[in-house]
Amino acid sequence: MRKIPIYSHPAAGWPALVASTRKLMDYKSFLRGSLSVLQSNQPDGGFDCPGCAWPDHKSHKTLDVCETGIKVLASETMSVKADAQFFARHTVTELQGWSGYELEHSGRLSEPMRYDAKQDKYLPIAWDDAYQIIADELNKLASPDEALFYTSGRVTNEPAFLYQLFVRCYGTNNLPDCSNMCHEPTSVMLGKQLGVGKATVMLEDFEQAKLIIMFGQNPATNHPRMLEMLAHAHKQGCKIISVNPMREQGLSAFRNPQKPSHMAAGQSDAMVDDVVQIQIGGDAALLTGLAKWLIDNNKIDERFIAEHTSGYEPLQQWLDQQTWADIELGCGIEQAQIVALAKQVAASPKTICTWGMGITQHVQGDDNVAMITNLLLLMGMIGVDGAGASPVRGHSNVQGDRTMGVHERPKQELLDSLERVFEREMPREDGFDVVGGAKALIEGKLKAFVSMGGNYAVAAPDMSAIQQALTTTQLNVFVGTKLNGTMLYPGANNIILPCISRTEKIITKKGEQFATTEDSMCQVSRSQGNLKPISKDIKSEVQIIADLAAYVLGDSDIPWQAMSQDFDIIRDYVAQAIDGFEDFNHRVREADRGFHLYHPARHRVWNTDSGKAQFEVPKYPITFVARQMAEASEDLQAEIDHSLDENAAANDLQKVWQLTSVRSHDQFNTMIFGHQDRYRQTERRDVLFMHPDEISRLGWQKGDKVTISRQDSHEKMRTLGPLVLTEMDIAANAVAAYYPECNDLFDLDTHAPSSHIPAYKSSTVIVERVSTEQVSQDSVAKGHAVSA
Ligand SMILES: Nc1nc2c(c(=O)[nH]1)N[C@H]1C(S)=C(S)[C@@H](COP(=O)(O)OP(=O)(O)OC[C@H]3O[C@@H](n4cnc5c(=O)[nH]c(N)nc54)[C@H](O)[C@@H]3O)O[C@H]1N2
Ligand SMILES: Nc1nc2c(c(=O)[nH]1)N[C@H]1C(S)=C(S)[C@@H](COP(=O)(O)OP(=O)(O)OC[C@H]3O[C@@H](n4cnc5c(=O)[nH]c(N)nc54)[C@H](O)[C@@H]3O)O[C@H]1N2
Ligand SMILES: [Mo]
Repeated sequence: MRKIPIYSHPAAGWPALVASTRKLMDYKSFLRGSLSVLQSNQPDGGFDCPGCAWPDHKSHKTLDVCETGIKVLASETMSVKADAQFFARHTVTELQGWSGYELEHSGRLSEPMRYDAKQDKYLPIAWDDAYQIIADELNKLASPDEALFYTSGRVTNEPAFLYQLFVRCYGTNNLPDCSNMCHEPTSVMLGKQLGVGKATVMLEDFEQAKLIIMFGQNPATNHPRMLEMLAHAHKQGCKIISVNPMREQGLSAFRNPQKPSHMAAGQSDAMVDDVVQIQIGGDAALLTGLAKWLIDNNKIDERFIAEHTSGYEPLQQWLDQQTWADIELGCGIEQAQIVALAKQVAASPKTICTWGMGITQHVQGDDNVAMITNLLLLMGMIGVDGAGASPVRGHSNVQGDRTMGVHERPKQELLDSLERVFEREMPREDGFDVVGGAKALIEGKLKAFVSMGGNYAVAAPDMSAIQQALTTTQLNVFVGTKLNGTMLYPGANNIILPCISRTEKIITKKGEQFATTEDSMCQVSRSQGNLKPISKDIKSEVQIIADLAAYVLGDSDIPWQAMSQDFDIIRDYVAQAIDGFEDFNHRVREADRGFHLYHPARHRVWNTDSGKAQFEVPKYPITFVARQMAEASEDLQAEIDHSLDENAAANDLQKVWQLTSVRSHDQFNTMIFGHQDRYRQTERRDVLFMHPDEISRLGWQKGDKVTISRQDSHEKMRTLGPLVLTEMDIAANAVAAYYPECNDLFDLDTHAPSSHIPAYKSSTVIVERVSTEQVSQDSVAKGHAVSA
C-alpha cells in the first residue's frame, strides 16, 4: 500500500502547547483558565483535571496537564455566560439548528432556566420554583420507574453517592450512566472473570513492563498524559505495540512538555514499535490466533492456570475448533504476523494489555474484553508486578461514579448495605441502562428524564429519535455546566439547573469543601476547585441534590442539608456503605495522592462465582464482522445487478465498508472545541476517512463529497452526509467518521449481549459519491453540514 506522509510534529510538545494556549485565548478564559491550570493534578491539593481518567504521575512537582486537559479547562473556565440575555436572544427552535461547536461556545450556564412554550424560549426561574415543579411532577408519576436518572462521569464521588441515594429513596434503580456507552464490557467481563471490573495495574507497573499491547486506543488524542509513561517505558526497552485499524499518527513521536529542555532541544521519543493494522471488529479473531499459537507451542503458564483459574478446558476445546483461515479472515492479518506477535508475548516476562473504545464499542465488545483477559490469564499476567489488565477509562470520574453506587443493575450487597446504613427500603428491581432507557423513552413508557451532567441524547445511538422522545415527557431536568443538544427538546416542563464546575470553589456555611475522584487505576484522591464560581446564581451538584431530596421526598431522616454543607458527613456515610472506603475522611487527607482501593485480583484473590479466575469462551464467531460484510456485499451486488437505474455507476456503489466513529483532540465527547485534528490533518469535522489506495481504486479523489448509509437492525436505511472524503492510513475495508455527528447512523438494538454497549465502532455501511466538486480539507466547516 502507498504510504501516507507521516505527520511530522510530535503528539505533545510545542504544537500541542500552542494549540492549548490558543484555546484559552479563544475561550476568553485566559486569566481564569491559566490560574486553574496551575492547580490541576497537583500532589498537595488542587483539583483533579476534568479531562480523562489517566492517573496523576506521583513524582510531578511541575504541571501534570496536557492539551486535552487545557482545552477542557478552557471550556469550563470560559468567562462568557449562557445567561438570561443569551436565552432572550435565541428561540429554542433556532438553537436546535446550532452545531455542537456553536452550543459549546455559547458560554457557561449561569442561572436556572425554564422553557416557555409560548415564546419558544428559556426564561429565568427562581431555584425554589424550579424545585417545586420538579417535585410536583415526579410525585405525580404512577410509579418512580417512570422516571430515568442519567449520570455522566464528570460528576465527583460525593454528588454521585448522594444522587444514587436520592434516586433510590425516590424509588427506582433507573440509573443509566455514560459507562453504559463506554467501558461497560470491561466492567461486566472483568467483573465476571477476575472478580472486580477494574484495572489490575497501577502506574508503577508500567515502569517494569517488558511488553505493552494497546488495543483500540488512541492516547495521543484521548489520554495524552499516558504518552509520557509510554515514552518512559519504551526508553527502558519495553516493546509497545498498537493494535488499531488506523495508524494513529500522534503515537509516532512525542515531546515531553514536562521537560522544558527536551522541548527546547526539539527532542522527541518514538514510542510504538509496531502497529498491527487490524480489520475493524477483528480483535477477538487476532486474540484467538495468539491464544491458539501460545497453547499449541506450550508457551502458557500451566502452573498459574492449574492453581488459579477455571474454565480452561472449554476455552481450549473452542480454540481447537478455530481455523487459521477463519482467524485471518476475522482480523485481516496474516498468520505469519500473528505468530510474530505471539512470539513477543511468549518472550515477555511482564505484559500489560491496555484498551479503549476500539475494543468495547462493538456487538462483540464483551467477547473482545474476554479474549484480552483470557490472554493475560493464559500467560499468568494477573497479580504480578509489571503486568496486567489496563482498561483506560474516559471521563475523569466515570469509575468513581460506579463505585459510589450509580448503577442500574446494582449488586444486592450494595442495596443491603444502603438499607443498613440509611434504615430504609431500597428498590430491588434492575433499572434501565442507556439503551434500555432510550428505547423506553421512545416507546412513551417514561414520563420524566433527569440528568446529572452529560449529553444523553447526542451521545447515544439514534440521537434524533431520543430528542423527539424528550418532547413527549412531563418533565426534563438538566443539571449541567454547558448548553447541549439534549436540553433543546422540551417536554411539558423543561428545566436547566446550572452547577458549579470542577475548577470552581465550593464554599458552604461550614467553609470550603473538597470532593474526591477515582482514576482509571483505582486511586482515590481529593479535588478542590480554586476559581470563583462563574455566577452567584449557580449551586454545587451536592446542594442541588440535597434540595431536590427536601422538595421531592420531604425527607428529614437522612441529613441531606447537613451533608450538602459538610462533605465530610457524606464521606462518613460512604465509609459505612461502600466497601474499601473505611476511614475515608482520614485516608483521603493523609497521603499526597489519596489511597488505592484494594483490588483482590492484584493479590490473586478471586471474588468470582467459581472462586477462581475465569476463562470465557466468546459468544460470537470470530468471523462475525467479515461474514456481515460478505452478506451485505452479496445484497449490494444483487441490487446493482437488478438496478434499472442506468446512471447508478457501478463504481460509485460497489463495495461495503466497516465504519468506525472516533474523536479528535478538539473535542471532549460531545463538547466540540474546534474543527481541527492535527494528527489526521483535517480542519473540518464533516469528513470520511478512507485509505488513499482505496480512493484511487474507486477512481475517486480526496475532497469528493460522499454519503454513508447503513441498514439498521430493523432494515431501515440511515444516511449521513455529504461528508468530505479524506485520506487516512486506515485498514483497507475500513472507513471512519467523527462522533457524535454520525450518531444518527446507529440504532439502539445493535449492541453487545451482556453489557448492552452500542456498536459505535463497527457498522457495515455503503459509501456513495454524490459530488466531485472538490472541497478542501482545510476550509473550515462551521459545523452546519452535519450538526449535533
Ligand atoms: N481529547 C479528548 N480526550 C478524550 C475524549 C475526547 O472526546 N476527546 N473522550 C474521553 C472518553 S469519555 C473516552 S471513553 C476516551 C476514549 O479514548 P479512546 O478509547 O482512545 O477512543 P476513540 O477515539 O473513540 O477510539 C480509539 C481507537 O479505536 C480504534 N478502533 C476503532 N475500531 C477498532 C477495532 O475494531 N479494533 C481496534 N483494535 N481498534 C479500533 C480507532 O482507530 C481509535 O484509534 O477518551 C477520553 N479522552
Ligand atoms: N458514535 C459514538 N458515540 C459515542 C462514543 C463513541 O466513541 N462513538 N463514545 C461514548 C462514550 S465513551 C461516552 S463516555 C459518551 C459520553 O456521553 P456524556 O458523558 O453524556 O457526554 P459529554 O459530552 O461528556 O457531556 C457533556 C455535558 O456534560 C455537562 N457537564 C460538563 N461538566 C460538568 C460537571 O462538572 N457537572 C455537571 N453536572 N455537568 C457537566 C455539560 O453540560 C456538557 O454539555 O458518549 C458515547 N457516545
Ligand atoms: Mo467514555
